[in-house]
Amino acid sequence: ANDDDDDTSVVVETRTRTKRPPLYKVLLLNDDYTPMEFVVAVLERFFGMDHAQAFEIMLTVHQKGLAVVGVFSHEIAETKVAQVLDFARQHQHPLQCTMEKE
Ligand code: TYC
Repeated sequence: ANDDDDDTSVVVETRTRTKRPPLYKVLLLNDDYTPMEFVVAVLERFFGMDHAQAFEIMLTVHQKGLAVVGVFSHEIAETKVAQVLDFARQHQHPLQCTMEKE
């Protein structure tokens, strides 16, 4: 009997690469019309900043044209952007907010 050709065992080693989900920066954009105090209120309401922090970031956006206001998962970033745009529209301010992959 020939038992030489029945060993079909193969060891395959697989390496598990655990990828972190990508993060997204939420950016606030400057404009000439949205009141400074409205922007401060947005940063307090939707980004959990205290008044001093919010005022500082608002001034950065005003002076530099834009600033990162937070870094989140895709879903949270989308929600933040939608909340800011809805709130701005409700108050008829042209405030713009967007997200970009980090
Ligand atoms: N530039 C606006 C003003 O002078 C203030 C402002 C700041 C608007 C930040 C938008 O994201 C913004 N009233």
